[in-house]
Amino acid sequence: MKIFRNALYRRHDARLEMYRGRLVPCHETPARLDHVLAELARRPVGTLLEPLPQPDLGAALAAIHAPRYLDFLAGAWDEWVALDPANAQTDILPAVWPVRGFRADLLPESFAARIGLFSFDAGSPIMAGTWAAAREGAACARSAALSVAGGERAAFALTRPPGHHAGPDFFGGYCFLNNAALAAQTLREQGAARVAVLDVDYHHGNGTQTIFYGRDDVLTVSLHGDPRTEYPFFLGHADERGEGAGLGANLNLPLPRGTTVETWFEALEAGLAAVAAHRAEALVVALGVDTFEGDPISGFRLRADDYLRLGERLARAGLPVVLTMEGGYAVAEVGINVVNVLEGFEAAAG
Ligand code: B3N
Ligand code: ZN
Repeated sequence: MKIFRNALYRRHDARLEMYRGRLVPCHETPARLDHVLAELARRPVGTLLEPLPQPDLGAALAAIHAPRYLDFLAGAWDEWVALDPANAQTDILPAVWPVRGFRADLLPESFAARIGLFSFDAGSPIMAGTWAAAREGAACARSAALSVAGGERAAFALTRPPGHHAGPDFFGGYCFLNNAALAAQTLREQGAARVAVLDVDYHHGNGTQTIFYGRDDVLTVSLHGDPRTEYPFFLGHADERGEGAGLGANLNLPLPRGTTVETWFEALEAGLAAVAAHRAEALVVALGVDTFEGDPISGFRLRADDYLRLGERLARAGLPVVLTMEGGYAVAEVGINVVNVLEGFEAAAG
């Protein structure tokens, strides 16, 4: 398997996120990828590669994200520091949002207003290297998709920050650019008539769902903690099935906190059945390992061996596969669990 590694992943290393009225240390840290790379050094289940040169990455991103959102993200840090040089010592967090009834069509002059317009939580700080790290991660996801479109059976975008919460014009949930959506869009542009995104992270892939909600060429499937109690709360319910041309091309499989491994794998079967019914020609897997029993912010119970089984089952779906790295915060085990998925896949893919 080709593994496109984001060499700039350390540049996004924010300090604090808002949780229950306090600023707490960020869960989404560079150490997560350190552990994956260390485990890959022990178990080399693939070839580590730099992303392909991509002069057209900006245009590719503009196919899934709004240009004014991309412009904001690209310039946010410089703008923040220009407001006050002392800001260079502080990460950026939003504190005001345009909820129902407010104007979201106007682009405010105020920086504080624009960061609220383009976000949905106060847990996803932006710092000096956020854009560089996220953009390079997108290059990895696109490289993985181009590689699979070129005939590779599978490729992995090994990157952080993650992507599946990032929508057409908003960031949140530690995500800024939607790597899984970019991979799916790239596969479509490279000739796959129908693509499916299967999101196995603990949290609903609200960004990916929103990007493709009105389309029937990209099926989005997510199995996740029930949004009645679990983040991101406001999307991810079973009755969200797509709209317009996309009606029927979104499947949410919410599961209660505490769901057992057996029930989780039953939901995975339902998700894969939908992928098969869609007659997808390629599959993107948004791979979060925060379904692990020891994850500090999640509530499912998968164990390390279950990730081998997940990889095997994904391979047996028989499709070309792009995997993108999403959540997982039991830092020491993230490497083992991610590499188990890749090893299981390679073993079953033969
Ligand atoms: O859910 C949390 C959260 C839970 C527990 C915490 N502790 C124990 C300090 C802290 C935070 N925060 C909401 C933001 C969750 C973002 C999830 C990102 C993700 O993995 N998406 O797939
Ligand atoms: Zn997650």
